[in-house]
Amino acid sequence: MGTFSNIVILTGAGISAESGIMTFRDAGGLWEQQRIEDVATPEAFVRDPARVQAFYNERRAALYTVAPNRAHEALARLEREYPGTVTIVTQNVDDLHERAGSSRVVHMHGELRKVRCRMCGNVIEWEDDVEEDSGCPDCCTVGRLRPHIVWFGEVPLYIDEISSLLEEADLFISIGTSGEVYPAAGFVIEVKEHTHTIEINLEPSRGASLFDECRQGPAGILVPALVDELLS
Ligand code: BV8
Repeated sequence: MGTFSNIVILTGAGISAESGIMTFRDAGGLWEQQRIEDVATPEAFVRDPARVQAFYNERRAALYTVAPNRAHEALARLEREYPGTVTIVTQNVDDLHERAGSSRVVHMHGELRKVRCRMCGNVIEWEDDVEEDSGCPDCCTVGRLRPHIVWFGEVPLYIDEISSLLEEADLFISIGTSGEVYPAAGFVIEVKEHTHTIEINLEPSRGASLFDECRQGPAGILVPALVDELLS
């Protein structure tokens, strides 16, 4: 495989599965336990904010019990050692890419360890549970903090930056995503005319046929192998 100038890597819940973080659509996944409509939409938050906060408090707390796996570590190594640019666009809201050492990470669906104040609009690092009486450290308003998460029906973050990254990419790698959620699932279509595209997934995703290459298996094995290839 030749040398690429700009590698863009899209990751989904599958890259964190081997770290013990539940995916959404696998058996026993998050969407089997809770309906999207009840915990991951703005309407759900208006209807029952305590239930939505609890859903994210639980997932935020779980972050302290998991660690990056060999796939996250391999991507951090690629960013460190590869001669071209390596940027991760992640649908994930966990911080495992950062904890593995990646620095160029774009969280298009937000981050569990941040909250957003609905009064002043600021985004604030937040480690613990968000309670009903939690106050904004910036504007001191109480009870107006929401998870810094992009819910269904909300506009993903950094869309313009991501479009530029995709325009410049000459290698696009999709890892651990079912290809069910847009606009992320459409990125491969945006790039395929000018980019070599590789999918790494446990099962072929919904968009598998759109990729030049499909490598089926666990990210913890296949991502280090691909990184070794790219660095050799
Ligand atoms: C928007 C935060 C407008 C919540 C999430 C067409 C165009 C545009 C929009 C739409 C459209 N059609 C429908 C829509 C609306 C909607 C949508 O896509 N609905 C779906 C259900 C049809 N999209 C939206 O609402 C988005 N907003 O479109 O705004 C717009 C668009 C463009 C420009 C301007 C405006 C907002 C979507 C964001 C919703 N929020 N997350 C939270 O996390 O709690 S999405 C949620 O699903 C997660 O972020 C997750 O990342 C994402 C996708 O899931 P995956 O990551 O793929 O995880 P999944 O479990 O599905 O799959 C795991 C995969 O890993 C599996 O394939 C499995 O085989 C594999 N795997 C498992 N283990 C391993 C493995 N692979 C390798 N190794 C392993 N060990």
